[in-house]
Amino acid sequence: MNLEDIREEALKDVNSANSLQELQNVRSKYLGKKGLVSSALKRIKDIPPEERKEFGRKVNELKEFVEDIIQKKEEELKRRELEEKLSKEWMDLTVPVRGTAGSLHPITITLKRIVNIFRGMGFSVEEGPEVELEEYNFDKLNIPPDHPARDMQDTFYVNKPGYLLRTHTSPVQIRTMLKQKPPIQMIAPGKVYRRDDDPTHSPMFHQVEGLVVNEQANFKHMKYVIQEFLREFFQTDLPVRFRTSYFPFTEPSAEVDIGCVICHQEGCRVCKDTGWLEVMGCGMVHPNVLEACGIDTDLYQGFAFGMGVERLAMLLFGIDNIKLFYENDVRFLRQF
Ligand code: 2NL
Repeated sequence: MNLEDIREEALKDVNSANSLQELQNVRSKYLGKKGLVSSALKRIKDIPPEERKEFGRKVNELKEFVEDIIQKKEEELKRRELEEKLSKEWMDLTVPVRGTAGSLHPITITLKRIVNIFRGMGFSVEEGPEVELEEYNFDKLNIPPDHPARDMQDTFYVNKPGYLLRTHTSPVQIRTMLKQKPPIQMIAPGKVYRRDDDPTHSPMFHQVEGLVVNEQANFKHMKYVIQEFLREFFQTDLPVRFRTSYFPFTEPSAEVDIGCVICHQEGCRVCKDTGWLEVMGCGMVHPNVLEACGIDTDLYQGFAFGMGVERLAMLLFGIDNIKLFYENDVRFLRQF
């Protein structure tokens, strides 16, 4: 086949290719190892020496020409494929729906579950502002002025001096103690903010904290309340253990572990082969905190606890990536 014929046929083949696969076949036919252009190049040794230079130039020109039209066609086919995809896969999120549509967000489901369990135990539910006084978020919680949690790196400060985005829901308990005399038995669910953003942290997440203040509150009461809560939350008689820990606002303090609900303590990725998962923090309210809220520590004592809702939701539903909660992908949300 002479070069002119190859050129004409290539042009025809490329023009009639209607998919990327067909275009790939055309590419092999001309530019592949045994393709027409490559074979033409190999014929160079049969050409009389005085015509070789000219022939070589023409074959190379042909090669460039074929590569060029294939590339242009490829771009066109890809563009067409994308347009087709876009016209077929769009979705109008503003269309009103008939009948039942939508469902509760998994975080809402988990929050309601937590709140209902504590309501059943006689706790009241209190709320407070997300833009909070630094005094309620840190000072009254016995968090010293130089504590790292106060750092600009960890906390979102707002333009008004003395205010910040609350980093935990504890200021709601502070507000409750300031306005109400014991006995107090309350929980504070809500959004909190920290300057964290990586695969396991989000700058906004949800917390539920609890507080009990009365004349006889003690560590044993606290253990019982937490154990009962976890039993109801996970609907099984889970192993629970308390590990000593430290928080500025409680003394003594503990972290609460449950037997891994994923592997039942056989060892897995989620519990890092320890068989245990940390799910809460707790402790006896530090006397400095009670006194900062005008509560007489000769008469009253208290215990408090705090838990991350995202973490509990991930364990409850077996979700392994916190970011799924905030993407609002209907394929994820529809499952709840
Ligand atoms: C955690 C730890 C905790 C508290 C929160 C608290 C609140 C007041 C006084 C004393 Cl007003 N304590 N809250 C106590 C211990 C632990 O949370 O790991 N949360 C996710």
